[in-house]
Amino acid sequence: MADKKFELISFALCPYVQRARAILAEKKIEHDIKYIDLDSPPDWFFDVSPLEKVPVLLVDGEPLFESMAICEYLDEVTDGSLYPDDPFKKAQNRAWIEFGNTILDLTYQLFTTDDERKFKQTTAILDEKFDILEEDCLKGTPFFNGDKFSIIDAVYAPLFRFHKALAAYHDSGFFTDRPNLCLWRDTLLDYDAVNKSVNPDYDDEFDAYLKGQDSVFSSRIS
Ligand SMILES: N[C@@H](CCC(=O)N[C@@H](CS)C(=O)NCC(=O)O)C(=O)O
Repeated sequence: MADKKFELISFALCPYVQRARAILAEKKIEHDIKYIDLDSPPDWFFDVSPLEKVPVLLVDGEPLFESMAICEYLDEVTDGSLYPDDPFKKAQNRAWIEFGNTILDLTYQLFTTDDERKFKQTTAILDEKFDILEEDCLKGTPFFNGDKFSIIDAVYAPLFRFHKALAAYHDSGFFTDRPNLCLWRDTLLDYDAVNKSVNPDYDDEFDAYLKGQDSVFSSRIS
């Protein structure tokens, strides 16, 4: 691992990039970051990203795409595992990661849709998902698996970051009377590797992005 050169192809606000950056920070892996404009990607990007998405990790120039493939690879080539050792618990982590992907998609819809009906529907579905996390999944521990950071924490941290920014304008109630969820969110948003997964000007940049949307959410805040 030590002799490999890592370069992460990124977009500053991307939650999937944040996952990879959190693992790079947690495992203290030296790397470079290259930002691209997703609205106008350079020609070389299409050669390294078959789905035309970030993140892409270049390992000695060889591309690896998809955030979970990147996170798991980085975890495997470094000491210690950020997954539980027990195969069933590990599989459960993966299943709840998929659940997190659904919450991330819904969250994106929440602040981008320009359809009032869809906005309300999405709010209701998100509330159900957070309720499932609170009632059926979380155990009242600081991190998902107890008192140590895992890959699944790197997946949920960016969505908590989104909701922190949204809640500054509108309290959806997603975190009301949900102590397990709040403890997990607060632990992650205070965690060093998570904070290192975004640039110092992230909050301002996301705020500008949010206000620049032609969406139901943005029309309510500006
Ligand atoms: N499943 C992908 C999703 C990555 C993704 O959606 N990235 C967005 C930026 S946050 C992207 O590159 N979008 C460009 C596009 O869809 O054209 C992963 O986990 O890496």
